[in-house]
This record gives sequence, structure tokens and C-alpha cells, in this order.
Amino acid sequence: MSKFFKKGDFRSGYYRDQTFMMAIGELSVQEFFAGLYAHTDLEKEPNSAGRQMGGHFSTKSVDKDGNWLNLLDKKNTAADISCTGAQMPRLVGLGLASKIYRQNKELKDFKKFSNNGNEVAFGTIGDASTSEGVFWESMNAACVLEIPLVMSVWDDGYGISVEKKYQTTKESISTALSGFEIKDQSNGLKIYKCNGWNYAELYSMLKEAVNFSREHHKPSLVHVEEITQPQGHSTSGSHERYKSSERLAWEKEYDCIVQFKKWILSNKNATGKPICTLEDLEIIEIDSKNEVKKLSKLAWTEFLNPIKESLNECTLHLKNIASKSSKKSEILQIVNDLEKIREPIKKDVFSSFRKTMLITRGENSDEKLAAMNWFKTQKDSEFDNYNSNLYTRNQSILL
Ligand SMILES: Cc1ncc(C[n+]2csc(CCOP(=O)(O)OP(=O)(O)O)c2C)c(N)n1
Ligand SMILES: [Mg+2]
Repeated sequence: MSKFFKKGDFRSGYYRDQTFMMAIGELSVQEFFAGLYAHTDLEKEPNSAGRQMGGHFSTKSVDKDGNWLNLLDKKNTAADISCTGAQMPRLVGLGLASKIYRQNKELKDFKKFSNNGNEVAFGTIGDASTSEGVFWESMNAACVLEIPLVMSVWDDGYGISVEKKYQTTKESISTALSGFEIKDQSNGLKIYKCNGWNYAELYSMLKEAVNFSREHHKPSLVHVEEITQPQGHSTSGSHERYKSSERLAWEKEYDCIVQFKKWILSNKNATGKPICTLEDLEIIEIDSKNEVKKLSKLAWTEFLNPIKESLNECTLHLKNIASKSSKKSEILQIVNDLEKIREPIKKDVFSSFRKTMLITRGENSDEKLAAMNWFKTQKDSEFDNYNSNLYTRNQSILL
């Protein structure tokens, strides 16, 4: 998909797209981990500064001052949202925007948003989410409106643990949507289907679908079947509990990386030479694992460092309070416990502070006052970390 996604195009998708985001250069491995740790610094976690779950992607449309960026110069994605299917109405909106920019001459001066409506809206959704009403309404709208939209369905046959037979008519979304297919001069969409582990087919199918939608300003459906999930739905569950041993064995064999490796080794490049050797691939695999481990650690350290700084400041204040308090030994015990935590979270720091405030209630000292002032600045900055930017702050783009 990334190979046919051009600058100016938009994605509206869901949490399975981290590889795509990396392939278009809008997500680094370190940023992925910063997202997982919910780093609240936008520089480290540009998708949502920790305000959304990991795997919720976005790109910026405005600069720091709220001025529109040139979206034609960027690969764009709408900000993901956790409710499955919620990407659909926005996808229709993005596709419709291309149509309006092409048809409405009054909009020709808005040069940062569209080049005569040539942009395609790329949608992604899981097979189970296609059972939602909003998916059907959106596909219907896309066909009636005739808009350039490429809808990819990543079909692993499950919605968490629920098998497709319980939620998709005929167990196939492309079959179920076949009545929407363009016939002769009718409106509707083009339907494409292939298996996710088949790189060459996936490549040519997406190429055809994107070319069709871009050229004819009509929607297409790309039904990608036989997707596997090496870790089940998420790392919070275990798919061994709901997949048969045959299915698990099949998933191992048809893992797209395993199959891609086979494809690389059995094909030649344009000059008739092998694309690369098994040894090359093994080196890539080892290097990639090492690189990812290194970057995950780096992201973790960067997440942890400000907390450790805050912990150090806190213990200093608590020791100062202890020096003037009748509860000295109790406070020093709190400090001791806090200092022992190797990987502290913010709660550890703040609850130690609050405990100290509780046991020293009624006591006053300059040290306690200084500590309370320190706590207030911490609280203010944490308030900003978790409460700002939940909605747009820039009023001018709303006008
Ligand atoms: C509206 C809504 N209902 C339920 C959920 C909980 N939920 C998260 S992912 C998921 C399964 C989605 O399965 P599918 O669409 O097939 O995507 P996959 O993860 O298999 O790629 C569910 C039910 C949700 N996020 N939003
Ligand atoms: Mg699924």
C-alpha cells in the first residue's frame, strides 16, 4: 500500500497499520515505543503525545502556530480513533474532498490541500469491523458519491476471538459486497481479492486498485485474506485459547515474513540475479532485532528519565522536611522505599509525597512550604501533560 500512496494522499485506518506508517516514513521504531509507553512529549511521541493508546497514528496538518502545512507535500493520515469502524465516515469525507476539489472551480486557489482532486483516500479496516453499520453506510455512500477511495480489509478471520462465520455473511466481505460491484455503466466499486502473505499478488493488486480509483475517481475494495497474527489479537490475550492447533501451525507457516523470505529467495531481480542470499536475510533479521531492542530501550530511558528527575527532587524535599519534623524516621522510611524502586512511575513519586503530607499534617516549616511549592509546579505540568491537546487549541483553523 505504501508503494502506491503518494504525497497529498490521506489514510484513515486502524491499529494494524504500524508497518505502513513506518514504510511511508511517518513512524520510527523509537516513536512506536514512545507511544506504547505513553510518553507525553510531542517531540518524542508525535502521534498523540501519549494521549491515545499505542498504535493510534496521526500526522500533522498544521504547524506549531496553527498555520496550515502544505498537505500536498506530505503523506497524510487522519488521527486514529479507538472505536472500530470510526475511520469510515472520515474516509468518505476525505474521498469526497478530492471530488469537490476537482469539480468546484472556486477552490482552485487552495493550493495546499489538493491538486485538482488527484488525491486518493486509503482506508483500512479489520474483517470483523466490516460487520458494523458504519462500514456499510460508508461503502454505500462512497459508491453513490463516486469518490476516489481504496478500502483495504485486513482479514485474519477473527474479531479478537470471534470467528468470521459468526459475523460475516458467507464468511467473505468481498462476496457479501458483490452487489456493490460496478456493472457496465453503473455506479459502485471494483473488487479485488488476494492473500496477505503473497507479496507479488498483493503488490499488483494494490497497484491496479489505486490506479483505478485515482484515474476514474471511483471506489475500490481490496480484500486481503489469510492474514495471520503471530501474537494473537494483542499481547494481552493468548490465541492458543481459541485457535485450533492446525490453525496455529498454519499461521506459523503462512506468516507473511516467512513467505516473503521464500519469495525473495525463489525470485530474481531485473538483471536475472538472485535478489539476495539466505545469509543476507538472516543478517537483516538479526540486525533488525538488535536495532529494535536498542531503540525500545532508548525510548524507555527517555520516558523514565524525567520521572527519575522528579523522584530525585521529591526525595530531596522529603529529606528536608524530615530534618525539621517529629516524624523524621517515618519520612526517611518513605524516602528509602521510594529510592529503592528501579523503574519508578509518576504515581510512586506523588503518592510518597502525599503520604508525607498526611503524616506531617499540622506541622509547619520553611522546608515543607518549599516542598509544597515544588509539588504545585509538578502538578501544573502534569495537568498540562494529560489534559492539553485533547481537542484543537487553535481557534483560527475552526473559523
Ligand atoms: C466499537 C467498538 N467495539 C468493540 C471494540 C473492541 N475491539 C477492539 S478490536 C476488536 C476486534 C476487531 O477485529 P477486526 O476488525 O477483525 O480487526 P483485527 O484486530 O482482527 O485486525 C474489538 C471488538 C472497539 N474498539 N470498538
Ligand atoms: Mg480480524
